[in-house]
Formats: sequence, C-alpha cells, structure tokens
Amino acid sequence: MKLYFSPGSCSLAPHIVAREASLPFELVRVDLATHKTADGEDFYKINPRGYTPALEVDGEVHTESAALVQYLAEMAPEAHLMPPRGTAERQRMKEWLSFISLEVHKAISPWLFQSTTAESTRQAIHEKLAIRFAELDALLEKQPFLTGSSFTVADAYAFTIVNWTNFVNIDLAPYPYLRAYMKRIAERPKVQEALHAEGLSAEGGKA
Ligand SMILES: N[C@@H](CCC(=O)N[C@@H](CS)C(=O)NCC(=O)O)C(=O)O
Repeated sequence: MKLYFSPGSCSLAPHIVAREASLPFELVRVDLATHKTADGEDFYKINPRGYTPALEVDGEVHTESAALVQYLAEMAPEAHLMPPRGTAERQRMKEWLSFISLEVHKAISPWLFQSTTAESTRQAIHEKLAIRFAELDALLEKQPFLTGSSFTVADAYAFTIVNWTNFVNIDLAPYPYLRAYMKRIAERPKVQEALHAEGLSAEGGKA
C-alpha cells in the first residue's frame, strides 16, 4: 500500500490513521508545485486530479481525505479508530468528517495559501473560521475528542486541518480548548511519528 503525500497537507490525516492503525505502508512524497513524485513520476498519471492524498491499494488508487481515513480504519478494526456501526457516535464521526472537509478544509485551502487571494476574501474566510473554531472550542470544553471520549479518524482529520493555522498565521489563543486539543493530539506517539516522517516540528509547524 502506497500513500502519496505532501508534508503538512491534508494527506497528514490518512498518514496519521495508517500509523494509529499500525498498517504497513510506503510513503511517496509528491511535489505539489510540479506534480511530480519524489522519483520523478508524473503525479497526474497516478491521480488525474493532481492532489494528495492518494492511496494505492492492490493497484487501485483511492482519493478524498474523509473517505480514505475511514477506509484505513476499516482495514484495522482492532485499532478502534471508528465508533461501532449503528451508534450515535458513529453518526457524529461522519458528521464531523463532513464538517471538517466542507466547512474548514475547503474554507482554508487553497484560498489562504494563495498570495493572489483578495484581501476581502481572506477577511470573509477568517470571519467564518472564527465561528467554526468557536464551535469546536465549545465542544472540546466538554469532551476530549470530537465524538466523545475516544480518538477517532475525525480527530486525525481535524488535527491536520486546524494545524494549518501554523502556516496561515491564525492564532488559536481565543480558543483555549481547541488549542489544548491540538496539543493532546500532537502528543500521541503515532502522531509524533507521522509529523517526524513528514519533516514537521513536534507541534506540527515547520521544523
Ligand atoms: N477533496 C480532496 C482535496 C485534496 C486537496 O485539496 N489536496 C491539496 C493538499 S491539502 C493539494 O494536493 N493541492 C494541490 C493541487 O490541487 O494541485 C480531499 O479532501 O482529499
């Protein structure tokens, strides 16, 4: 199994899950500026959309962060990275995956990473993110993880995306519970392994 990744990008979510699940996998780095893999392959030939993460399993290539984290967790049910099927917690996990994807991931990326994004657009995104982060902060005041008392794939995804605040200069100080959550997730041994393997600092920022 091969995981195509770019350091600190959304591919960190399936990377964390693969490690939390103790699955064997090979990491293949992709340069998102040139869309070439570390060994010079044209990444568009692997994923025609050109973006990471992509996961190659038995010759099939799969994409989409929220779907990949669930696929990986299903490969290792003994790791309990998803609540049992048919429970309210399982449904919450799916809701959070969708929320992180549509309300946070795609609010930030690519807009806040592009120098050409208009200042008014940046301002609107910052205002929306403040509302989203305040909601997460209020939830995490009551419970340690998004779906309750256990770490799930939704936390791997949320950590990955909220970690971008390190790269786009958003201060998490107004959200103390979200900040404490980020620290708690970063300290997990498998998350540390993933951050290290991607060349990031122990806190998730640039090393
Ligand atoms: N819908 C995809 C989006 C993936 C995505 O936005 N990947 C970014 C990195 S976080 C990327 O590779 N951007 C470069 C590009 O689109 O060329 C997912 O949820 O996985």
